[in-house]
Amino acid sequence: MPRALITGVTGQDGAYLARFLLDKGYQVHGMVRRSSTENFERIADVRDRIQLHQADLLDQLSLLRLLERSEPDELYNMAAQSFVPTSFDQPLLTGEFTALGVTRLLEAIRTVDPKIRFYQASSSEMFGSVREEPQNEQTPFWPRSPYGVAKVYGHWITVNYRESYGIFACSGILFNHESPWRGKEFVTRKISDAVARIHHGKQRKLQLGNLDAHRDWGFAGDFVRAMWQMLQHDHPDDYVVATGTKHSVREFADRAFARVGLDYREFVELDAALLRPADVHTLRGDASKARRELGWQPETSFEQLVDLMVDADLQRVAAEA
Ligand code: NDP
Ligand code: GDR
Repeated sequence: MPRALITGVTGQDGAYLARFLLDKGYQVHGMVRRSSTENFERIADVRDRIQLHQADLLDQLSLLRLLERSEPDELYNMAAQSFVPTSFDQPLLTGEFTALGVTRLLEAIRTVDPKIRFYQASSSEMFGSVREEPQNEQTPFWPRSPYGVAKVYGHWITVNYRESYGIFACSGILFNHESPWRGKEFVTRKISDAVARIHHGKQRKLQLGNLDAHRDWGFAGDFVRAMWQMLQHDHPDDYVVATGTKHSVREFADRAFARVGLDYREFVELDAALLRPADVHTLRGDASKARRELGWQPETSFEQLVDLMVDADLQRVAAEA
């Protein structure tokens, strides 16, 4: 039975990846950090099938012990401070988690078992102020937030440990991917949640920031498959994972409100406090390398994604009521 260790197993991607690997017959281990209250909602129904271990990206010794105890064949590093606005308020902490945390894990691999295959969750935020469109593995990085800068570090240290020590280390440059398990502060989920609450009379307005930002949005369930495919390949490499189409925040809101027969213009208000010191205005990825070498392609369209997120929130808010 192959063994996988997932850091960030309580997050959106960790929860999808854990189910994907369980279905593939893996023994799944998850790293969780200590908290005064448990935060296992996204893995509640598979909790009994995952072995959880306490450790923290800030604590090198805890990572060494984690690898000794879980003895993974594959390590997926999903853990990070992943919210871009927070990275402007907490740039140092973001650097510790999202950048140096990657080196701590790679050092733990080098010390405990250099044969462990490593997946790093890199991000389209590294392209930031884009140099070309669409963005591929050769496109230069120009990050626009402390988060993006930290991810650039995480990307290059992954490449460096592959080249320096021969570790099977891959960096997946994933474009935005969403789901009903997306955190509610991210714009897609903020919108789908608001649509459901407005529909059920629990909220009146929705404050948003930059409505003209464009993103290449895909479905998280499709994207975790690409992570696994990278670690099954015959050599380690870096891959862009994206749908190849982009839409604006406005278009997302338009379709989401239309799902319940409403016009977003009657509910959405601009809140200047939600504008970022520097924003990423447009992103669109070219995943042809992943398609060619891994056989990966997305299965969920933008329209299906919006609908499934709104429908899930409608169901949840109705159940709460
Ligand atoms: P989430 O924010 O949903 O999850 C982040 C996870 O990291 C949580 O489980 C969190 O634990 C954990 N974590 C944070 N800090 C620490 C720490 N110091 N020690 C241990 N665990 C920690 O992110 P996503 O699931 O959306 O994303 C997964 C990864 O992919 C992240 O690295 C993100 O930056 C990256 N990424 C995401 C994209 C997306 O569109 N979703 C696109 C490209 C990259 P807790 O529950 O305790 O807070
Ligand atoms: P992003 O996602 O920054 O791309 O990072 P987010 O959903 O936060 O923002 C996308 C775009 O929407 C605009 N926007 C708003 N964003 C939020 N959060 N809230 C609002 O009210 C709002 N109004 C407009 C933003 O300005 C931005 O342009 C996500 C994270 O998952 C990262 O961890 C990951 O690396 C990248 O996606 C790829």
